[in-house]
Amino acid sequence: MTTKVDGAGASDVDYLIIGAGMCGLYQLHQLLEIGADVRVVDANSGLGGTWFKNRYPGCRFDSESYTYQYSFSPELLAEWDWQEKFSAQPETLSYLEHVADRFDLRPHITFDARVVRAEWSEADWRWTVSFEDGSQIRARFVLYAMGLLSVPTYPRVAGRGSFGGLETHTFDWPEDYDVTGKRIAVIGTGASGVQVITDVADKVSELYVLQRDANWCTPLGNGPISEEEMARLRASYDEIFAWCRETPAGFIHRPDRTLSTDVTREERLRHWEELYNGQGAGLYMGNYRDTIMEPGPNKELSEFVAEKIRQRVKDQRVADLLIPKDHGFGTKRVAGESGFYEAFNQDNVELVDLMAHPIQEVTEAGVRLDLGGGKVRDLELDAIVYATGFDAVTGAFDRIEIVNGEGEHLKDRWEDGPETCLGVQVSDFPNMFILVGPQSGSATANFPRGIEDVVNWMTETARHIESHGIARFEGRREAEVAWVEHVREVNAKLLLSQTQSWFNGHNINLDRDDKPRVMVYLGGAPRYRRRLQEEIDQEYPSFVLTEGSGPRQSVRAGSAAASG
Ligand code: NA7
Repeated sequence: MTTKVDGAGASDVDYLIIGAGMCGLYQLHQLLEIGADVRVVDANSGLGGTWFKNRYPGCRFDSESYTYQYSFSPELLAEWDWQEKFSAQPETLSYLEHVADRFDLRPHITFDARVVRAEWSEADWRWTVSFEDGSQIRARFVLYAMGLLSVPTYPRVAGRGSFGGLETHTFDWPEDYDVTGKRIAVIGTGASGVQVITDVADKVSELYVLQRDANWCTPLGNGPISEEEMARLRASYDEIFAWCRETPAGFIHRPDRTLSTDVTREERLRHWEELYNGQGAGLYMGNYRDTIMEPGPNKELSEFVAEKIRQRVKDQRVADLLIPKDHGFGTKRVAGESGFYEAFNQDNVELVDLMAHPIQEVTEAGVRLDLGGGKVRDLELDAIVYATGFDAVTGAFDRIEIVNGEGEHLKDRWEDGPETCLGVQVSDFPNMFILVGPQSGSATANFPRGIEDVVNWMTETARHIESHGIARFEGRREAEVAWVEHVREVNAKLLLSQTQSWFNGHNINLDRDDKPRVMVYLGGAPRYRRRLQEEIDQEYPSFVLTEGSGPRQSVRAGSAAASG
């Protein structure tokens, strides 16, 4: 429903996008296509977001390469050849750079521009966005595309920062650092830790893997893509993208409607064997539906994978430590691996159980472990690598002072957990759109597939804004309450919502006392896409849209700025 007002307030740009990663780049392209006045800003010195920052050895994605690309341009699809089934970071970054050059996006991006504050003015319905260097941009609409995992977290251990060698988070890995012959400790065995550990294990002289809890991993099945295979894939792109559109997470793997209990145990095990030895996240995402919903089937599947670990790791004490005890298979994100377990069979690799021997402190020479009873063990090191994860989903928002017209800070609003209107807006924060953030069905999908949904919605919405002369676009509080409730209900059906991971807001993951929060939407990308489309079809019933160019004349005319 729309209210009409007039008036004007100066702005430097109509649409300001924060973040030049995969999402921000695509949004920029789409807004340029509809002739919008748009600018992108990014804190980094180059484009690519996640793929610009994460340069640690072994960094790659766990999505099949040919599904992890934009689908909007047939020409782009025709000219880009993927080298590996699961592309490594340098290739993905080159792809994004190619996209930026091909579509001439760079002139619209300002780098080295870290946003520190964004304040809404009720006087003229503009956002004033302030940067670290003191400069400002005024914008009609601000679109946040800052990534889900762009604020790294570190353990709160004594002495951190005092180490004499390289002390780095995987996210900040110095690209020119050569690990050959070095003594390295990696803290954390999530998806990033698993990759870096596997990659450096046979290059370093000593590798200490400092593990708190184990995580489930399955073989990635990576390998080169031959020219013939690339041609076959390219000829099937339409079907591949159409298929991904209908899977919950936008992957080529789709949960089987069959229940594990519908088949014999022999049949189940045969199927699991095939999935385990297959490609990508098949065992995790393409399995019998009940394995991620029901504790019984999940337990049986977990035991199947645990047995694989026992077979691959020679020392059974180590194997046992690498088998997760606190969560079942697939109830946290499963990491794809390429020889992770075999690394522990090497003499130069040692698994340190932090549950038994916690870090007492980081010293100038390395890490001191507490062995109990007053005893310590010093690991002398050349590098300490924190693969300890991120202040996920909301971390990037918390770093910016986002202030609405009432002087309320978004960080305070979200203190007990984020609340969003369909994952794209926050009530009382008009003209602020979230492209990647909490409770969005797009954010946790295979990223390019998911972001295409939200960017396409945003582009359609911008078209509506421009063609209807909308000055103010704001999520309704009642729609927000309903959406959070819906997300909570849908998520509760999956075992994934019951574990301690960044999916559930244990995102400071250090003290383990974080409250569970409704961070991500697990209802699946197709359902989310349909829900967003409903808004377009029904002229945005969950939002209040106000026509005009600002509040001034509306005040003169005495009309309400935003009625229903
Ligand atoms: P994750 O998946 O959050 O993993 C972080 C790892 O770090 C995990 O093993 C944690 O153990 C460990 N961790 C965290 N804090 C500590 C402390 N204080 N001490 C010891 N160990 C700690 O981050 P990743 O970067 O691996 O992956 C993030 C996403 O990137 C992933 O989901 C993919 O989508 C790509 P815990 O299990 O909490 O005991």
